[in-house]
Amino acid sequence: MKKVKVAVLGATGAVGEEILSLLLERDFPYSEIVALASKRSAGKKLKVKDQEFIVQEATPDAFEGVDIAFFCAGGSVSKEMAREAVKRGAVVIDNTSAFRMDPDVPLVVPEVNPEDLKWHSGIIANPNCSTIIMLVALAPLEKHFGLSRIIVSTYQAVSGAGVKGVEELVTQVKNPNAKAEVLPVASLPKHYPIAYNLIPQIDVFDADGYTKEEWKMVKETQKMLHRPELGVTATTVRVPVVRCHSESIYVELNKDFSLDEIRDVLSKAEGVVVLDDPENQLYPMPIDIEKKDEVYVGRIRRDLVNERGLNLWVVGDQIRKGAALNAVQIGERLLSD
Ligand code: NAP
Ligand code: 3JN
Repeated sequence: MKKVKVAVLGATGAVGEEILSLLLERDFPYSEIVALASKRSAGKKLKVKDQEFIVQEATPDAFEGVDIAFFCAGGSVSKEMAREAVKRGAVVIDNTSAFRMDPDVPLVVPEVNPEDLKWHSGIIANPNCSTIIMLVALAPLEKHFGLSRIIVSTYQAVSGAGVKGVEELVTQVKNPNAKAEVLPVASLPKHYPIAYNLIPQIDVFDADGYTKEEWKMVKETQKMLHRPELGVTATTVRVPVVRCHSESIYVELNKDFSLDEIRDVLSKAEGVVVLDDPENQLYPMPIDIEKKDEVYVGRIRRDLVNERGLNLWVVGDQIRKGAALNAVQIGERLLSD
């Protein structure tokens, strides 16, 4: 396979560092990897799996000669820099929300809608982490039974708020009186402790009393499943967990099903592991799923009233499959196609 020059923009962050690590561990066919971040980090040394990277400032010219650029430095940086990278010949795989709902940009999870990779024109968007984790589990059900309704509540780890989110939890666990400065949203004036607490707000509030994170789950799901009419409703909650997002998902299916059929479809699905053994108290928990590539599904049970209603408990490492791994898998697909 042809070797390519790769850039990671946001290399000093939680997602960027995971991308660097995956590029090394998955034998991604790179000739060179350029680590980019803001001016603040220029010159900083990053050690990932025995390899040292010297961080460079992200400027348009830093993308000269780059074939694939992974962007994970936030939406405003993507808006400023993605087209500059494409102009210089790179394909941008963007982890931010900057282009997700742009009708000219495909939004892709390889296990869900790989066909959409064919029509990109330089930028491919990676969905929000909570959407990715949900859809890896639900796409096989959509394919075999059809989905008519999704109701989801998330339990999202603090690393979803980046390196600073993790620091805040660790500090408050040691000292519950430490001042809250990051969560729920760093840029808003009001902050709440996350240690020994839950915060039912992820990102800022948007229309109809839903937060932006909740709207992302609705709109991105409809786009990727090519079902703009699909009924999706979400409640997203920050919990004092370092890594891995969990989701309690209720779906209504279009066809009758048996629980054995559901287990069979999910166990055969790419990227899904079924861990569902109530007798032995086996179900997915964030602490066990850290650094795992797959999305884990447990607590599979039928609704007590609606015959076609199904409850699932889904856990995935949101920095890995929810962001970095999904982006790297998109890169791998582009190269193998
Ligand atoms: P993070 O830990 O806060 O890291 C942010 C990165 O962006 C750092 O490398 C930072 O570099 C860089 N950056 C910030 N401003 C920049 C600028 N003006 N120019 C160039 N680089 C700049 O955040 P994260 O958790 O890795 O998330 C990064 C993005 O990934 C998010 O904004 C989101 O869009 C997406 N995402 C995150 C998650 C998650 O679970 N964390 C999941 C899905 C998607 P410096 O060190 O120089 O400041
Ligand atoms: O909070 C989480 O658990 C996930 C956070 C994702 C995130 C954080 C800041 C900006 C995103 C995202 O991926 O949707 C963005 C963004 O790009 O809008």
